[in-house]
Amino acid sequence: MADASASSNTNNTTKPAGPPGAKKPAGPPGSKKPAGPPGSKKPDGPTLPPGYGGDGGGCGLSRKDFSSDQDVRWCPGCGDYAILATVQRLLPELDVPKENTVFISGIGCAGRFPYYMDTYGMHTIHGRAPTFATGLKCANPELDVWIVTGDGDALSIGGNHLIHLCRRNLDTQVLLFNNKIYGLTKGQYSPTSEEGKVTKSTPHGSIDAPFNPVAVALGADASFVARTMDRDPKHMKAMMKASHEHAGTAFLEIYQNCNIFNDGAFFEFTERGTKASRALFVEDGEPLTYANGERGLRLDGLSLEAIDLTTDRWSVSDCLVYDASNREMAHLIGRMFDQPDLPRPFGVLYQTERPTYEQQLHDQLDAVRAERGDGDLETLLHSGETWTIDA
Ligand SMILES: Cc1ncc(C[n+]2csc(CCOP(=O)(O)OP(=O)(O)O)c2C)c(N)n1
Ligand code: SF4
Ligand SMILES: [Mg+2]
Repeated sequence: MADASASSNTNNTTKPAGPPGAKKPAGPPGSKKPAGPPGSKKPDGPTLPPGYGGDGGGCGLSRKDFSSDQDVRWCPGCGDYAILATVQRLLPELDVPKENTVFISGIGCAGRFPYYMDTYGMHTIHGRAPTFATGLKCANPELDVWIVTGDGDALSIGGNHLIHLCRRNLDTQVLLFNNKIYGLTKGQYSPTSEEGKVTKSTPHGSIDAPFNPVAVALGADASFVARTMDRDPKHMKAMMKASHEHAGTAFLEIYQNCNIFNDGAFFEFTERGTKASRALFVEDGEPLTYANGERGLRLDGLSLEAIDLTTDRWSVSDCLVYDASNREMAHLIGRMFDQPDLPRPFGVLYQTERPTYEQQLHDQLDAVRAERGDGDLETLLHSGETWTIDA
């Protein structure tokens, strides 16, 4: 395990390649400069709205204590900045010793995350963050292990590793930065890119049906599944906190704007003009309403129907009351993905308690040890049938 300062030494001697846009932004046709989100200036570090979040908490540390000395090399205006800032503001509020905190990433722009955290961390190999996290958490269950991954990293090359992490229920937080594109490699389509998406690797439009990451996690039996967005730091922080409080694999999809290669991919859900009518924020125990309370969702048989609450026909009492512990409801809501008449759900979509992988592993080891005593590797290797191979 390398710590962040060790990575920084490496970084200082051999300059990291950095995200593509940092060197030579190859933006959408006609654009010369990276087009940041409306009103954004070139950030020289993580930015969040003033007055938001907790700088400092119970452990006496502040956001600065979790920021490494590395220059952040994401493109100006990238949604990754807001995610980084939110994590750095949350950690001082958690009751976790800094030396027990670890960030493990795969490859991609998202994969650069551990460099910027002044915690332990590993920038590992493509799609394998869950694998490294599993080994680390099993060997040292006291560590607080966060996984940072992208849509390509988690769902293409790492798809297999992600689903097994979920079903095993290792106690870790998975932050999936979904920008519906391969950012680092300059804009190829990813498993979350929509059908028809024209990219450098799909010049005539993607013919793939995209993954809905929360449905993948639910299908893989993750015990906690949530969705948030980079443009709503308050909600993002609440979701990260809830993920952290959960004992087991907490899967958090974060809609993240890649303003260089897929600008505005989620603006329908994140921007002021359309957010209210297109995003539904679920709350456990609350009726499903959106559009400032003017619309709601009701069950019509086994299907969801969007209803207009401004007429006499329907009222809030007709709306489905959300129960985040109900797996069937989570599947129904989590599947709201490609129906244009239904909003996109955000919030904790599902949460259940079940034993963690590392707890079961250590319980099993203790039980076997109690029965048979400590094992001996040498004895094991020479036990049973052995052969001598004549040269
Ligand atoms: C084994 C291997 N295959 C392919 C690559 C090339 N590669 C680097 S990053 C990447 C995709 C990253 O996409 P995503 O996970 O969405 O991250 P983003 O850059 O968008 O944050 C690919 C294919 C690699 N580094 N290693
Ligand atoms: S995700 Fe996009 S905007 Fe962000 S650093 Fe990568 S290429 Fe740049
Ligand atoms: Mg991506």
